[in-house]
Amino acid sequence: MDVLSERRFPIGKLKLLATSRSAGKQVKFNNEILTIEETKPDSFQGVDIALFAGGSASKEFAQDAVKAGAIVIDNSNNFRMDPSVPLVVPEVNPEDVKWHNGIIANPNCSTIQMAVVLKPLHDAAGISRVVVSTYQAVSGAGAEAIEELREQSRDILAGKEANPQVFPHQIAFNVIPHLDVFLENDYTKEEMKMVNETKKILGDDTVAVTATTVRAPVVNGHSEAINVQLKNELLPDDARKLLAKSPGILVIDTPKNNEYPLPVAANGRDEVFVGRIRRDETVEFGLNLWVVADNLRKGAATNAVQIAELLTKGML
Ligand code: 2RA
Repeated sequence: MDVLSERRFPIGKLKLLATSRSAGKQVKFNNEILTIEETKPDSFQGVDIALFAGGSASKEFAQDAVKAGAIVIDNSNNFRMDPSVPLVVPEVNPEDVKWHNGIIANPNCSTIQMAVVLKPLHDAAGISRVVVSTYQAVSGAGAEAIEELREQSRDILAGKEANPQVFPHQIAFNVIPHLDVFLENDYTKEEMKMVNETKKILGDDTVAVTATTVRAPVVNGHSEAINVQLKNELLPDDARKLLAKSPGILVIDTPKNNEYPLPVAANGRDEVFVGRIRRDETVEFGLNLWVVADNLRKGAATNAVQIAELLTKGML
């Protein structure tokens, strides 16, 4: 709602739907007080765009919304890899919204910020392989996760034991190499989202991606160490210039002044921040980069609203 309001998204009427738990609550939007309603199969009559957040909601109601004539922009994992559903990062593959069949998927947060940076590099020099390690904020796991980090930090500083509830281990003063569930191949689902979604967004299955996703004791803002192997030479200086003029990216890369992207600085911002751009000296055409973004904004809300903007700007 904040992002819709800040970007002055053209809305005739905003309808707020949630579970019965929230129904009846009042929320301020611009200068209006809106009342949250319980989502029902017939809630979508007259709705043009339905922004879904939450996996069980879109599983249950996305098709009802589509039947009622709405275009669904879904922030869950339910439809992302469905070949009939476009997976869109507006800076990367805006034209993919054109072939939607009622549902457009918003990618996983850690995938979005990486794709924004990989796209210009891929267009300029061709990417053959990507190795990414993430340092993901607890906000990606929800409000209770933020509370767990805060409470646990206080408890540990007070000499008390950690009592993990949301995460499988202590998150305060620790890092956990485990996001989402483990799969048969010993990777986590979060890691495979980064692998598979990146190829779909770039529209190129030949880009090899391997990921290690890690939860860090950061409130908000995902960081990623990305190693990119290119097919052609792209010098760090040229990559810096190219990324600086690419949409949605801010380059912060003056290491001698201790200037590089930080999650605390990315918090509340819509851009993807890139720095530490340097040659990978172990391969012929390799680059190392450090990429940070607000996972709740560019990794979720902002990207979803940007997709909605494509719809209103006549991309259809
Ligand atoms: C996380 N990527 O950060 C997830 C949220 N979708 O936990």
